[in-house]
Amino acid sequence: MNEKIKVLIEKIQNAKSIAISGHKNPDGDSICSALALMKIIELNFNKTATVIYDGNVPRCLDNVPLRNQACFHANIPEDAKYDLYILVDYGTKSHLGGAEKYVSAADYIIEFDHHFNDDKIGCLCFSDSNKASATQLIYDVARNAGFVMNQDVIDLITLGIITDTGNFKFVRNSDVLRDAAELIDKGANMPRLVNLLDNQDKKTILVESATVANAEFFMRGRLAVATIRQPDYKKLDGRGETVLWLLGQIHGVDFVVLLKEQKENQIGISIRSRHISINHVAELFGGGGHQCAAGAVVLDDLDTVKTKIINAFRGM
Ligand SMILES: [Mn+2]
Repeated sequence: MNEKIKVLIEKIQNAKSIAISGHKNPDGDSICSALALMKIIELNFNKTATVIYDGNVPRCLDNVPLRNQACFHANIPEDAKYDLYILVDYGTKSHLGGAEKYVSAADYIIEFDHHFNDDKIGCLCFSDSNKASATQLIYDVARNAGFVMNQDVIDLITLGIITDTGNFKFVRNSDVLRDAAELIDKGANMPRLVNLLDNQDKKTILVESATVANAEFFMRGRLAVATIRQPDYKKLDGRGETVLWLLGQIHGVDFVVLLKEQKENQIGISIRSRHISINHVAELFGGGGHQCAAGAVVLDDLDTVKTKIINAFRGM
């Protein structure tokens, strides 16, 4: 067992209180990483860890195991203090949202992340940007440490892989498939897990399909830009994955941008690319992410952000 895992075990053993968070507005990998780790800690250390999130958990994740054990940050006592804070799939400190104050107050921070980040806040970091999901990092450590994993843990780890690879569409290396194969051998039922994610509200799908219908195309059809205004934003579930997915299927479209007016003068940007790296575009707007999937939040009006982002793609 390597030194880092020994430190992890010692920190969990000695902690009197443990909390776990991922990024704000958690996606499947973020919430499943947190819940998997919570269960691993319970099974192997007989301790209760509190999973804290900010923003909205997408409706499509309602049926993931242990979902009801994730606590909204505003329901946590203001003065709560945790000896050990574990961050999973968080990206950067600015993505922690309402959990940040509890993270800052913690004595020791451990992180599991597959986002590229050169400003890590963990004292002990399990990071690898080649991993397809943060749950894969947790699985690696749990396997090496010999931790007991029950069916919920196996399912949560698999769900993190399924969601972050877009049902295996974005697999970049064989190692994720080896993990998936092993998880199937341990009881993960792929069709059942994929099906439990098909759980959207009708109003969400209707808004998403209308957003696709109103998309605009630039750069001779290589760039698709969809916008969603504030009243409809409330009907969106998570990041508008269906919009990104549908526009990305159009012949000749290399880049998809979805602009979401979250509040007046606050625009969420999601960018997807077929094969050309676009995370530098997200970085121009103060965000980041992965090579072909990135995003940012900008404080400006929708039309200004739209003009700026179209310009950022010129020449690509
Ligand atoms: Mn992730």
